[in-house]
Amino acid sequence: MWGILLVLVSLPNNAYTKQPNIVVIVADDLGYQDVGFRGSDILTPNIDRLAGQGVILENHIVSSICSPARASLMTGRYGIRTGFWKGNIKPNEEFGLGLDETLLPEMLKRNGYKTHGVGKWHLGMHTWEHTPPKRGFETWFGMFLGEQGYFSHKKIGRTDLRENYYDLDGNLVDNVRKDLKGKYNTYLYTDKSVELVQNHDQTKPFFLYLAYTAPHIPHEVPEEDADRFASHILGKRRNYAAMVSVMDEGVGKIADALTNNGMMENTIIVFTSDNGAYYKSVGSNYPLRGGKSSFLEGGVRGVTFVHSPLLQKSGYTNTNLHHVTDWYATFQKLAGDKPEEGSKAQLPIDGVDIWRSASNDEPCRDEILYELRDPSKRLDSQGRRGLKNVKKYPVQLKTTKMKFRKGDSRDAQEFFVIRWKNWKLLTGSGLEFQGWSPDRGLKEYRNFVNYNGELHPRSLVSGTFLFDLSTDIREEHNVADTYPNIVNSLLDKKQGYLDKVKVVEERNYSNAGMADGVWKPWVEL
Ligand SMILES: [Ca+2]
Repeated sequence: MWGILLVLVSLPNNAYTKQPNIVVIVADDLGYQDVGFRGSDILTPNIDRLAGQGVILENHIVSSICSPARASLMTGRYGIRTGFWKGNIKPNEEFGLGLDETLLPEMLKRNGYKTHGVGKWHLGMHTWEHTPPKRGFETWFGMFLGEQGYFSHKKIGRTDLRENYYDLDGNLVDNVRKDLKGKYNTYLYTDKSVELVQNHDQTKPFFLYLAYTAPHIPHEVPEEDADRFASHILGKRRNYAAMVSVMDEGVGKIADALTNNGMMENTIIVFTSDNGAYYKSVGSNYPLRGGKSSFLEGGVRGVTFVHSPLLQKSGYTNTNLHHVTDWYATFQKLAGDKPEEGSKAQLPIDGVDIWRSASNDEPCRDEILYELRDPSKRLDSQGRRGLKNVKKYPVQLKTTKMKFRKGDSRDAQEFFVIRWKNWKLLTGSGLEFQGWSPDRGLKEYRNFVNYNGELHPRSLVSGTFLFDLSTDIREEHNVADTYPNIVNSLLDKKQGYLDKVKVVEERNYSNAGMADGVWKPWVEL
């Protein structure tokens, strides 16, 4: 009997002798509800089909904004460890994922994978060493920053689109693709991805990281696509909907390419959003509360599914708790990685291998740190002071105008947001609270109401909030007073996380990276 048990227990290590192909597709600022499988009016037949054949990960937590979600995906580590707990990287900021980090493509490359990156980076570009080809991507086609014109490929008037800008000898040959101006970037990213699949040498495992910018602002889409996909949707939401549908069509083309050249049988596709739809955008996180930049569920719960013929169980919605950090650990296992053989020391990983959880519906983790902010760990000038610093430079970076309650400031943000099983605790000061998206993003999206029935605009609040997500997915009822023991047991976990926080140092902001009509690294290491 013990022999049989041992065989069963050892199965996960030996179940797949062949390393799987891995395709990770990220959507940008996609609303929780804005796919067909969640009842949206937006057309996403390809995503729906792949999700339907695969496993929908209902409880997959990402981050509230772009850079931190990507940093966690790339490293398997919480933002507190990488310094991305501070938030996004600004275009002229000298900050990036630490060079001591081993990124996902780097890890897969050392295990024999051909590694390709397409789309949005947003993890640092002040030195060439921080950019994708130096972080494990053998080929790269995409942009360094967080957003750009979809046809111009420009941010603040400068082009940000490159392809394979190192030659085979490792010499920099800065290949800026200004020639692609006018071509819609979602199409460009799809076409490049299909080409990479078609040209793949199948004696090696394949890794593609495709980070679409859709449907992030600006809401630009070819007019014929707005007609083709979204003629049933009116108002500002029409372009957003069409952007999602063009991306969906791309996802379908990539899946077809994988099938047509015989790779699909041994491929794992993970699709996820990086954060929820923006609060005042036309996307919808219904029925969840809040959106982008908030740690309420509407901000952080992903549109996530995994598709693979390798899944033991498929065609179901999985409600186990998962976090964006988990993919690194999962792929490490599936690739047969031996971190001790890497050229860098493997830094501590917060993610867990969720393959059996997704594939066999086995529970895997009970706890997720959503975020921890402590001003004492910041030696820089963040928040309002940080924005003032940016204004010193000749180009005015767009900032969001927010109406906070008197006395509120991001300078004072000191909060801890944690999930344990069905419980979610938000505690501290400067917590960003928002209202609810309406169903299908109807035009009354500005009319947010709180649980007292009052208008509830975006605001920073202080206090202790405990929500039971098993009965209150909309985070309407604060039960902190009812369950003080739960609150205290979750608060007890704070110090352990606090001890792991990477201090964010003061750093420079410079416009030297945008000198020649092109965004370009400006710091020599
Ligand atoms: Ca985003």
